[in-house]
Amino acid sequence: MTEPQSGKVSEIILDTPPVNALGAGLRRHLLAAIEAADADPAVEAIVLRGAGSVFSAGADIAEFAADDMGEPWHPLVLDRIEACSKPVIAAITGVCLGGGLETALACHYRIADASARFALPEVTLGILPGAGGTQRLPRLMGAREALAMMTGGRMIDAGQALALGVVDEVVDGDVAAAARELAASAGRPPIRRTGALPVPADLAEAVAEARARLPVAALSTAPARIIDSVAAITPDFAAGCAVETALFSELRTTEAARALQHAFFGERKVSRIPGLARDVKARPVAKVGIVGGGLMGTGIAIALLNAGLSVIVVETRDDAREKSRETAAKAVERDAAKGRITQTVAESRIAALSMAAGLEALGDVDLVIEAVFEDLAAKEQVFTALDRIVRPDTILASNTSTLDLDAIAAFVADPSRVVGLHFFSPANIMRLLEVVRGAATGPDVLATAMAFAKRVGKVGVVSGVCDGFIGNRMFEEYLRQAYFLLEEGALPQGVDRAMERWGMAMGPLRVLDLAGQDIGWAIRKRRAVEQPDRPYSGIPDRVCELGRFGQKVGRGIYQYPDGRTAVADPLIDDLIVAYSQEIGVERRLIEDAEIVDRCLLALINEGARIVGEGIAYRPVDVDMIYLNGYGFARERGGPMFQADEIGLATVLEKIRALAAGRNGWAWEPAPLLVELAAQGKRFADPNV
Ligand code: HSC
Repeated sequence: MTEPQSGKVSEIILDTPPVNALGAGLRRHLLAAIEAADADPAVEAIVLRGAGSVFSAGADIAEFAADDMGEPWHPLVLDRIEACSKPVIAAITGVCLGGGLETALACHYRIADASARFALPEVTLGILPGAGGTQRLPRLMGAREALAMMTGGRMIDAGQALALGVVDEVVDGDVAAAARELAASAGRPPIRRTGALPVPADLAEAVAEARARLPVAALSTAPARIIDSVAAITPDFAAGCAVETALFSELRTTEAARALQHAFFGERKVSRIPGLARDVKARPVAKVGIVGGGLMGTGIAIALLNAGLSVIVVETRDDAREKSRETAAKAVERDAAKGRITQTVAESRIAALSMAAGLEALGDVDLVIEAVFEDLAAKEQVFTALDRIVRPDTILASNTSTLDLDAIAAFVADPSRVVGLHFFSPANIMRLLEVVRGAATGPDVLATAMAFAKRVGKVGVVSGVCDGFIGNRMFEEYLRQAYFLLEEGALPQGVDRAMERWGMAMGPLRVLDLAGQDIGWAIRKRRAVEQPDRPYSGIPDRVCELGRFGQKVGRGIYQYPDGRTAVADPLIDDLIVAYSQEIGVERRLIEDAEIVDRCLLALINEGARIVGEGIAYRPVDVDMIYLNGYGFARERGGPMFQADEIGLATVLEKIRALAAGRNGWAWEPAPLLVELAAQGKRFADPNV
């Protein structure tokens, strides 16, 4: 990897595709290369760069899970670069992240091109920059800016990096050539060691400010430890680094770090479809039709416009069509007003949107997403019409969240072109996209749906067909327990607070109020007929009978005096207590731990059932659905990750104990859970 250049300049190239991650092998080569160049009397300066279009995405994250992270240590390699007796120039193109940026910081001079992007995103993985980043970056850009960058994992571009002193020069064109030229010239930069720069003047003040901004309760201690590490900066660089190393080791083994790294790899793993032949190609998607201009259809339109796609929204009602267009245009304009996009980009996005009153407008689209009312007859009308109108290669997707996708696919002559694209509301914000694979969905149609998910910035997760698909099917068991807890002694705010403290963005009862109690009511009525042996608590029905359909009407389980803030309602508390009496349950004090246990175990057990049935490909798919669509804290990793944390034998034991108690019928252990627990396995085992 070392290429001596014209006698005087040695070029060291980081070359471990796809992102030049600094695994042990690369670090070994880098150390050897820098030592060789330093020792070679013919070499006067060194250029360090990445092969391909990136500098480096940092440490190899997969190494963090190993007991032994491999030799040589990142800090040792970087200290050797900094100590080099010849100028080392980093030539930076593309991403320069984490340990990649720390490597550049250990060089004596940094040149970037306009494509360069810089961040120390370790905090998003539950760790801290452990190769001198907390010690070097503040010395270059000041403690305040460095702390903001590191605690937020914020990315900056080349212009910002120049303004903040992170890089010394930004060039147009070939940055490697510019670096080589500079290194070979008489005017080459002198050796300037970042670690030897003075302690940043704003250190004490910036540390105090950052500490004051820390949230009182946080699931990850990484932001706090980053501040501690920066606070350890003194003129003695090595002493500060020792503190950084100790804090890095402490963080590496935390639950939050393991969970966040599980999420990082999980979000990439879910895009792999088991059994899909290598030669299956996704179809190109540039123009998309959306049928239905309601809240969901409009949200989908915004998400697609933001991804640079051309969109036609079909809405038959004139007023709804106009409202949909206005809402979409306003969302784009808001992004321009906030400086997220330029005015020119905003104009091109708005121009890419057209509206139509009839399906005939969709004759030339690559993909249609149906987002009409959840009623099979309504879907039949749309799909049979589309079958006549669209091109033979157009993919037909339904956004259904409750209906049988295979029944919908049967409305068209070729069901292999039908797939489910279940967006979550608001569709332009929520990252999850459940991609529903029907019995007949073609492999290339599935591949196209997954590529489309990525294109529109979503985490696409494949689900087989079942009632509620993966996410809502699990949520139903979770809610069932939440309501049983109310019957037994808890009150709504107690249940929600326990779950929120534990790590759900919003407690289950508040979620129902937000989604609309009437939606759950309709599902429960259907379930009462379909599953008479799995009764639901009567509490939510009583709430609905009072017309309390949730936040949208100002009252549900909670009351909403200002239209948004959930406030406990004594009337509902009384209703719950009366209901317990009516069904003959003696109310008892229920601790937060029991609430969390029961709600979480319900998710785990149903998740295991779903994986066992092959509805989800892998346990990690279930986790990614919960992290990206259901407000499950990333620092908790997802229900199946949690099951592994608890230990499957313990999970099973707890479930069996619940099965012996009240409403024990709801706790039949999932076969997969029983099987894995018996084998001493985990959901994370690759062969699950
Ligand atoms: C770090 O650097 C810690 C340091 O402070 C050093 C600590 C030293 C400790 C010393 C002890 C005291 N590692 O995302 P994509 C894979 S922490 C391993 O699909 P894109 C990725 O899994 C690191 N693998 O592509 C995928 O593999 P697959 C800080 C990594 O173009 C493939 O590359 N850095 C990897 O959409 C393509 O990735 C970060 O947090 C890594 N670092 O995005 C950056 N990075 O094909 C994390 C990527 O098999 N990476 N892979 O699925 C990213 O943000 C994005 O991947 C990019 C590319 C923006 C780089």
